[in-house]
Formats: sequence, C-alpha cells, structure tokens
Amino acid sequence: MKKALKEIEDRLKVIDVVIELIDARAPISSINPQLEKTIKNKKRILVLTKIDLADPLRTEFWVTYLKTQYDVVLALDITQQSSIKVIEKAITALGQAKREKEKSKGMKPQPIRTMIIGVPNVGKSSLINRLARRKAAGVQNKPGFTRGEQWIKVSDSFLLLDTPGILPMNYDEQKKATHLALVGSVKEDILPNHILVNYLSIFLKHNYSTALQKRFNIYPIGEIESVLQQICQQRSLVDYTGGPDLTRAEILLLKEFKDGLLGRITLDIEKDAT
Ligand SMILES: Nc1nc2c(ncn2[C@@H]2O[C@H](COP(=O)(O)OP(=O)(O)O)[C@@H](O)[C@H]2O)c(=O)[nH]1
Ligand SMILES: [Mg+2]
Repeated sequence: MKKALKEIEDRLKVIDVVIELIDARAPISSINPQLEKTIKNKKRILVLTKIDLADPLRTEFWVTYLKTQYDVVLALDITQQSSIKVIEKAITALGQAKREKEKSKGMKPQPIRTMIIGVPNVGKSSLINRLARRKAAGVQNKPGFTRGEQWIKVSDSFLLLDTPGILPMNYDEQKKATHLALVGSVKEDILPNHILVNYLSIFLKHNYSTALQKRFNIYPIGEIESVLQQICQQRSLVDYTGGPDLTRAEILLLKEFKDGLLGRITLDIEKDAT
C-alpha cells in the first residue's frame, strides 16, 4: 500500500489540478486521507460519481459537507456526456489563475496538467475516455513519467494524464472496507459474501427498510437466513439437493445492490461524517 501511494505522490509532483473521484454511495469510505499532505498545495476537484445510484438527499448532504475541504466539489453521473463538460469547465476555471500569472510574467501560458485519482471502480477510466474522445487531437507526443503514459491534450488550456492513480484502500477500518466492497471497489474475496450480505441486510433494515420489498417482496427485513430463503423462493434458486441455494442468493443480493436495482441507496450516512 505504501509503495502504491509513493508512486502516485511522485507522479503528482508535476500536476496542477488533481481530480479525485469518490463513489457517491460511499464518499467517506472511498476518499483518501493519506494523500492530504502531498495534495495540499494543489488545486483539487472532488467528484462524487454514480449519483444516479446514490440517495439524492444524502448526496446533497455529502456535497455540502465536503465543500468545506475542497476547492470544487461536483456530484455527477459520469456516463452522461453533460457531466464531462461540467468537469472540463471546473478544470479550466481552476487553472486560470496559473495561466494568468504566466501571461503577466510575459511567458507563454502553459497548459494545466491534470491527473485523475481514486479507488478502483469509481469511474476513472470512463472519465478519461470521455475527456479524450471530446478532442480528436488525442494524445500528445510528450510522454508522461512512467513508460507508456501519455498526456492527452483535452484542450489548448489543459492536458490530462492518460493513466489514473489507483488509490489503495485502508483495510484497517472494517466499516469502510465493507462499504467499499459492497459498492464494488474492493476485490470481492477480501470480505466473504456472507459477511457482506449480513451487514447489508442489517443496514437496510435500519436505513432503507422498504428496499427489499419491491424487488423480493420482503418486508419487514428479518434475519439474514430468512432474507436469503425468501430470495431463493422468489427467484427459484434451488441447489442440487432441491433445497434453497443460499450461496446464489447471496451473490444475487450483492449484485442487485451494486447495480442499483434495490433503489438509490447511500451506505455512508450522516453520522459517518468525521
Ligand atoms: N451508473 C453509473 N455507472 C458508472 C458511473 N461512472 C462509472 N460507471 C460504471 O462503473 C464501472 C467502472 O468504471 P471504470 O471507469 O472502469 O472505473 P475505474 O476502475 O475507476 O477506472 C463501469 O461499468 C462504468 O460504466 C456513473 O456515474 N454512474
Ligand atoms: Mg480503470
């Protein structure tokens, strides 16, 4: 983990504007506090992604909360083309001061250098691809720092590194790790499915008590065994003995949650604010 962070820190040295993506369903769990020091002197854009899957009221809460700590906080659905324009505008605006300064010194204003960072699966590649596609100019000749890395010329005023910084997660904090696993930002085998579904069903019972009603006709939400058995019944999940296939029910529940099929749900709630 240290090594991965060190690598990102090195690459950040030449970056003017850092774009950190976090999952709107687990903002505090997916944000990286370890880079604070390195990033402190840089302009920062924080993007809560996947807002189409998150609870709108909680997204509003988190945006307000995080605005006290970041230059710009945006909440977007990265799959929408309009979101890409919003990000481009924010980058250009943040870099403007630097370019003005260069101009006033009689220098030719240099393009703003940006880099996207975030934990796995938050939309980094989607965003890079969309920003790159907007300009046919494509990749600049100047290489990045690591072999194979390139600067993408998004516009005359800014360049984007084509390789994102993949942030390692902090496994020490069980709750955050669980939230990240549930939204799909952690390799799944780190936390076993039975622990994840148990956590999810208790969380839903307390915070989104009708979430399993529409999809599985489960209300109220009881013990996890009973939830899984009802899912097996609903979806005819039968194992080779003819009994309920609870293993498949676990996988199905986790997948439907991840895909937003249980509704717009945010795992990091107000009291997780630190
Ligand atoms: N619904 C939704 N899906 C998104 C959004 N952003 C990314 N995705 C999807 O999330 C998955 C992971 O995205 P990807 O760009 O590969 O994430 P990366 O691991 O950070 O590079 C892909 O299936 C994307 O289509 C978003 O804002 N909303
Ligand atoms: Mg990727």
